[in-house]
Formats: sequence, C-alpha cells, structure tokens
Amino acid sequence: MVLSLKELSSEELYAPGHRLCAGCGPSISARMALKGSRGPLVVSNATGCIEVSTTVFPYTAWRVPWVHSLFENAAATATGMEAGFKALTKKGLPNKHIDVIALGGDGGTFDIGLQALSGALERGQDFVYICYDNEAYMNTGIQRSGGTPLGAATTTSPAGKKIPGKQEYKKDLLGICIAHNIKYAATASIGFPNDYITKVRKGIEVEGPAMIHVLAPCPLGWRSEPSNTIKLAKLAVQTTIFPLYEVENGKYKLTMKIKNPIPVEEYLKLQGRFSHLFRPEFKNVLEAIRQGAKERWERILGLCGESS
Ligand SMILES: Cc1ncc(C[n+]2csc(CCOP(=O)(O)OP(=O)(O)O)c2C)c(N)n1
Repeated sequence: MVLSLKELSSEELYAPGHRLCAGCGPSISARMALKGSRGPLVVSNATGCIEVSTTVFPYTAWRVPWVHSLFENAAATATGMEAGFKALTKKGLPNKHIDVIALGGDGGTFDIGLQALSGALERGQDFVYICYDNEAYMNTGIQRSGGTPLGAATTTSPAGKKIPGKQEYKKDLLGICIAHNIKYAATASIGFPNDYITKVRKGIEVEGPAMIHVLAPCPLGWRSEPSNTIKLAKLAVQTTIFPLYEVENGKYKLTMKIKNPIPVEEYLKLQGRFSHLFRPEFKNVLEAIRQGAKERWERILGLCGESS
C-alpha cells in the first residue's frame, strides 16, 4: 500500500500561522503526519519546538484535540488516553474509534522519554509514536542528544581544538523499539512524503503500538539554508546515512533502494554543523562517518534480505 498525494485529504488539520522557523522540518513532519490520519484522533505532544511554537496562547495550529504532555512522558499520556477511550467505549461512549498519536522530538524520545516509550510499547497499547528527529535539543538552544550524529557541532559538543563535534554515533532508536516486538516500526524522511504518510497510516491501522522515526532537518541547528530542508531530507536517504525501512510483524523491508549512493560529503557540506570536518585535522572523523554509514546500510540490507 502506498498512499498517493491525490488520495490524501485536502483538509489541513495542522494550520498555518504557527511560530516555527522558515524551513522547519519538524513542522513539515507534523503537517504530513496528520495527512495520514483516518478519522477522529488525539495528539499527545512532548515539550519541544513543535509544542511551544504551535500553541502560543491564545492560538493553536491544531485542528484536532491536542494535549501537551511533559517532556518525558508523551507515550504515557497517549496510552493513558487510549486506555480511557477503551473503557469509555465499553460504556458506549465514544461510539467511534479514536486514534491516538504521540509526538516527540529526538531529545524527548531517544533520551528523556525513552522509559515511558518503552513501557508503552511493552504494554502493547494501541497508539502510534512519531519521533521527529532534528538531531538535537533545538528548542532549548541546540544541545546534543542521543540522536545527534557523529561529528556534529552543537552547543554541548562544540567543534574546536579539543573535540571534533559529537564524539559518539547516533543511537539506534528504531532497533530499540523493534526489540519490543511491536507490530509495526519504520524510519521515514520528510523528503519522501508518500512513503512517510503511508507509514503513518499503516501505523494507525495496526492494532497495537507502532513506531515511526522521521528525519526532519532543522535549519537553525544544522546551520543550513531554510530552502535546503527537503533537499537535505532526501540526501540523508540517498547517501545511505538514513536508510528507509519498515518492520511489520518482525519482517524487515527496505522501502527505498539506493543503487548508486551519493557521497556523504554532498549531504554534510550543506550543513554548517559539519563544516569543521572538511579541515585536514578532522579527516579521520569524516572517514568514521563514511564507515559508520556503510556498516549500518549493509546491516539493514542484510536484515531486509537485500544484496548490496
Ligand atoms: C524533564 C525536563 N527536562 C528538560 C526540559 C527543558 N526542555 C524543554 S524542551 C527541551 C528540548 C527538546 O528537545 P527535543 O525533544 O529534541 O525537541 P526539539 O526542541 O528539537 O523540537 C528541553 C531540554 C523540560 N521541559 N523537562
């Protein structure tokens, strides 16, 4: 199943007029996610850029019921609502199924909300968790998270004489979620809307927990041009830095084949957070990024039963 853009509702459940930056990837990811909705739904939103900038009192960009959870417990809030709806349905109220989506940034998901997310996945409750990954704690000033990639300069992993930006690789969030044996898990990128929106819908249709990890570039934190947001979201996939795949009932499937990968430098050089890596003294970090991407890509290909 692939939802074509024509099949999607022209209704905008995520309204314009919010306060997010020009070229904000997370904002695009939220708008697209709602395009994948199938009926009544509620959103539980962790603290972060999307939450603070879409609900500046007395306005809201959400044309669906929306709850601001704490930074650390978007999944607990979502599954609490799901349990509540189930209990009410037994009493005949509400008479329609209500879908539940939890939304959190990489800081709120890879790190601070991981415990609540793990609990919700383990309980097998019926909801979709969408992690919009802009690869740092952006709302509070670009601090590194478990989602920040190797070599990226952030305010807490600054590139200078002592360190070459972040010294660790990105955490394998989807791998952690898949280890909970959930029915559906997928990576996505806002550079490929049909693929992403289809995955959101699949996650909604599955009975039980579903996890979507969507890459969403941030011009402020990546120090990139706002007009390059979609280009970067595509390049991440085309360089094999961010493979697109899904896991349905334990079966892995590559959802975007990359026959001739674009060199990773094409992706890195459009982002100021990596500009130091092009200095001779950081050649080894550039090589480690290349090597890390290659190893991850081959591992995913193997899991998906594809040859390189
Ligand atoms: C327990 C807790 N710790 C820290 C904060 C402060 N805080 C609010 S938003 C935020 C950053 C969120 O980062 P992320 O989840 O990556 O989302 P983004 O801002 O990038 O959209 C932080 C650290 C908080 N609200 N609660």
